Amino acid sequence: MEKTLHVQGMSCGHCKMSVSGALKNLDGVSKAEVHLEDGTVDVTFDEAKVNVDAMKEAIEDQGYDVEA
Ligand SMILES: [Cu+2]
Repeated sequence: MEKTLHVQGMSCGHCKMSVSGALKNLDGVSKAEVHLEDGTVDVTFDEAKVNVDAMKEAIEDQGYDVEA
């Protein structure tokens, strides 16, 4: 399934890589596309393997805030 997460604090290419990299490291996430201008991340994932809470945690571990 696909979901858009709203992430605060992403401002450059490095942020983009950190967030998409952290998401792609999760088993079950097949795609993570960061849109810096919007502060959003479009994630494609297998809901049998990973949930939104795990994705939020992975992003927060990188130092960014997620609002559902
Ligand atoms: Cu940055």
